[in-house]
Amino acid sequence: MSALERRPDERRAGTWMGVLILFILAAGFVSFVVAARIWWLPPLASRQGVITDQIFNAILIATAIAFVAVHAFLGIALIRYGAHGERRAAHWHEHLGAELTWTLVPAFGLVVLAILSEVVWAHVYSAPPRNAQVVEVVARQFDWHVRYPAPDGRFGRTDPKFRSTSNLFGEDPSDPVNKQNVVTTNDLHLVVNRPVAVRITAVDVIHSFFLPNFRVKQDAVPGRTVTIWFTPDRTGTYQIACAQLCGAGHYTMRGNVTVESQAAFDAWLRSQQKP
Ligand SMILES: [Cu+2]
Repeated sequence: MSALERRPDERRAGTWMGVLILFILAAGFVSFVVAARIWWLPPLASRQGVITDQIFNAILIATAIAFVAVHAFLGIALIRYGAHGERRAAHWHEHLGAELTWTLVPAFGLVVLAILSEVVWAHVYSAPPRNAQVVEVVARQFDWHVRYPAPDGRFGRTDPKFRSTSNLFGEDPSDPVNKQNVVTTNDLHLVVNRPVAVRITAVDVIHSFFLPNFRVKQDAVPGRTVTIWFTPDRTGTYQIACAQLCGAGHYTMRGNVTVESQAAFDAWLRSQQKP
């Protein structure tokens, strides 16, 4: 038996490895399809979410094709050459055509996905429309605090020196506009089909403002205010979650989002006015 020939036990091991890889691949695929019917993305309730879902699906399909193709090739090669191959695999270096193919084809796919992702990113972080409803959000272990402007759209002056546990936004008590601003806890109300710009910050540690139904997720960072905007397009009650492990009570850090008509929103806001 020469060095290039393979022993029968070596061949059998290769075959079984190939069968195992194909079995895991098929089982993984079936589990994914079954699980995705139960635990897929929550119902979409914003306009921007459409393009987010599209790029998500494009990346998922591209990576799934690469994953399945590579593992199927590996499994089939092991079965075919593991069982019947009489010789060890040949090796060579510097096959320019093969190296160019497996470098350029994935690189091209990555560039296309990166460009598409940038388009989505640029849209998500573009300036909010001028008619957008504006709300401020402050994250603090383990609640979401929301501040709404006065009926004329103005926010009262704030200063960090006024900040306390009962005044998380640091509202200046000498500014009368602050009397008309409404502050709620874990209760975000939005108007259906009207863009909303949310100014997000935190006062203790990093949190992440997560609205799964709207495909919105933005870190809330102490000392920084980030604005993110979207357009809710379906009425209903949804969830705010914290998507950043922020302490022992992280799992309790959630609130409700209510999307309603302008009239219902106005009535609710009036009911929340400070006496
Ligand atoms: Cu948190």
